[in-house]
Amino acid sequence: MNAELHHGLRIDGDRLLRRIEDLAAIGPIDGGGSCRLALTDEDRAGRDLVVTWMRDLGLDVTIDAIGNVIGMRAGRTDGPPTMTGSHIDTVRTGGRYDGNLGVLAGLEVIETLERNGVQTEHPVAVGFFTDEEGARFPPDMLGSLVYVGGMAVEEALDIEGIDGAIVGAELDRIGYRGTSPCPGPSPRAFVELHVEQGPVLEAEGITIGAVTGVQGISWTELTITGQSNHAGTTPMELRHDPGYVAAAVAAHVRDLAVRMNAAGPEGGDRQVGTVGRLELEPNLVNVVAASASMTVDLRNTDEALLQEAEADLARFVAQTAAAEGVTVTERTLARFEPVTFDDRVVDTVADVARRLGHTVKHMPSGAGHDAQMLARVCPTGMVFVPSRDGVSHNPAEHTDPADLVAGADVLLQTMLALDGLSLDGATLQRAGLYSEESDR
Ligand code: HGY
Ligand code: MN
Ligand code: MN
Repeated sequence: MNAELHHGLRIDGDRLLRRIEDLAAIGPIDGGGSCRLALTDEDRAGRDLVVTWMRDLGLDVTIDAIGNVIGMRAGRTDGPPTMTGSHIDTVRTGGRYDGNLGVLAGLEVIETLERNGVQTEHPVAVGFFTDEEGARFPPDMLGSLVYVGGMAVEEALDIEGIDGAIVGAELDRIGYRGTSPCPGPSPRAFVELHVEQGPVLEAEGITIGAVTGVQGISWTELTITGQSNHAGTTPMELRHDPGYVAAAVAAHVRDLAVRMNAAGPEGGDRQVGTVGRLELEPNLVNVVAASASMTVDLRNTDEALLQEAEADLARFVAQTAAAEGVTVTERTLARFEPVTFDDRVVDTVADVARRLGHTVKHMPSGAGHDAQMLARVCPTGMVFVPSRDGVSHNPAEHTDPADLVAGADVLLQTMLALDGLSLDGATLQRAGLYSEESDR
């Protein structure tokens, strides 16, 4: 891919960094992060702020039936936009860049075009999708999944959260159940800027990740029911202890991932496994638990290996539950196969980054992203920038300002390069090279 650059055009880094701070100040938590769980009052406040910025920029703002918000700027021609975006909902212990960077950099890209009088061939759009995190309402990427037709909006509106709230009622309560229909119109291309949330770029001293795809995700909720009893008087052989089974499953999830990675090619497909939520009832020091509720998050870039991990877990749960005399019900909270992004977009990201003088690495994403849903309906790619110590889903999440700005400039030039490409056919011919004169 030989992407021409729109010479001299750069985003306004101070404006971007200021907006990141302004958004981070909504739902602030100790350590400098934010808590804006999907469809809470904090999420509403964050949404209101970004929508205000979109409208101040003169964008045509639409809100759809699951609360996805898209701001569009007209191009020379009508038709589907070149789109960017991400999410502004956070986990409970969120950092200030996860999702927010992609939305605010997209806004910055459009403001840069506007302020420099650059008119694109196609419309450009920036959006934020509802409930990307899935931490309150599973699955993750809920809004973008509905946007691309992966789940009926009626089903999504009925989803109950971990706190008993219902998606549709919460959308009504915060005033973001929009009128635009789902599925939404497919963009002509989608590219998302995101912090890596892992250690690779920093460890290798590389500034830009040209993301090749997203690993598969499997979320399962286990509800384990046994017999509550006295912690002191109940002989060990008479117990039916959900707390013990939950702990054994959590240990097995770790052992399973370590064993699979040891058996695989060095540095090959990496299996990961996490027990992120574990609740005992009645959760008291001197009571053998009546029940345990837990989640298991398994991921792998290889679908066959991910299925192998799921089957191994299911066998272990069944054996352990039978031996302990407890019952287990399983509920799938999310299940997405690995996704490979479109080479044309991936190579454009890499080429643009090199032309801007940055080091680049092709790499898969360990985290889920809205882009993995948009990849179902249009040529899609992602831009990564480094995360300090690889930390994310943690208030200590940090990316150096220079890297944030570099990522946004790569996003700007990638969107301009994609604007000039004919993406529908197999052959890629340029619709027009960008130079100062011809675009004003
Ligand atoms: O779970 C994920 O990977 C994403 O942060 N929603
Ligand atoms: Mn994210
Ligand atoms: Mn996240």
